[in-house]
Amino acid sequence: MRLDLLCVGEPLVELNQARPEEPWVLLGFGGDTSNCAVAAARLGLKVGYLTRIGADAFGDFLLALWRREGIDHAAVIRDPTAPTGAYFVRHGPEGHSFSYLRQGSAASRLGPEDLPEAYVRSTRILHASAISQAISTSACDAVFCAFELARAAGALISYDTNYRARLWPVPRARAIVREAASMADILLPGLEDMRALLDQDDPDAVVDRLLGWGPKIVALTLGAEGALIATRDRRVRLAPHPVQAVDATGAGDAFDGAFLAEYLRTGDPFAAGRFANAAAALATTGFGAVAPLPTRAQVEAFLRERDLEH
Ligand code: KDG
Repeated sequence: MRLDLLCVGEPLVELNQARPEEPWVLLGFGGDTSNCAVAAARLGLKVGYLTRIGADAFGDFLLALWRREGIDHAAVIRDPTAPTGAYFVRHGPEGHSFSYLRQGSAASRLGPEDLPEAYVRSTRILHASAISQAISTSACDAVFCAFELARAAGALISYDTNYRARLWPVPRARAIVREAASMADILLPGLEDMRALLDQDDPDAVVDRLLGWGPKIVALTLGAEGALIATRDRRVRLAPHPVQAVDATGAGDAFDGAFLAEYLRTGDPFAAGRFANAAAALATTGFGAVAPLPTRAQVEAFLRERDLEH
């Protein structure tokens, strides 16, 4: 089977609390690479996901999600001796914050030996993130190995620098992210990660550094400030869309999935950036990382409306 996109990483079950005094009831889904997979599948790509999950109810819950979204999960391994991870989202004046139950998770046991080689070679894009690599050294190795296999078969490599300080020390994160980013064709960093990993927060200076590492395309997300899309020859700054945002959880993953979907369709990183910037804005208008991920029709209708306003 030929995949458009294969994502590798850790999926999580999500408990989201809309307001501080309310219970944790919004049971949903997370895990940055699984969110990206769902975002891309809703936009029409043929997507596969590669991970380990527990032989538990949360694992069943994730399998049901991927089945519903049409994501191929034939290579997902069920581990009877380790749990599926979960995370909790809280919202306060500073935005959202996460707590995790993921240590020793099934996904953190992923290793290079779990990669089905022909499957990994069958994809047009292989996508992973710094979280996929931060969860354990074996998962880190699995990502590098998947990058090598897919690249040798002619796939594009996509990498999100998603940085989680609680998962690894800064010097290790810096070294691994630099190595992985230099293997990527499409680099999807966030400005906040770059503040921590490069001590740099000027978007143009960040993009200069990252392009120097080797990727052909850098799509830097700027949180509420939009995005900066760059190749060696051209840069385009995209303004944020004014929306009624309630939860920014997973907005970066929505951007990634939409960027990859539109880039595969058009071959144009700037058109992909424009599309992804709109998809990410829409993804903030509902609670949870996955529920508000838009369809192609929704993104296109939103962009038409925004064009009419100008
Ligand atoms: O981007 C959203 C993710 O961060 C969230 O779904 C949880 O994967 C997650 C993580 O490790 O923070």
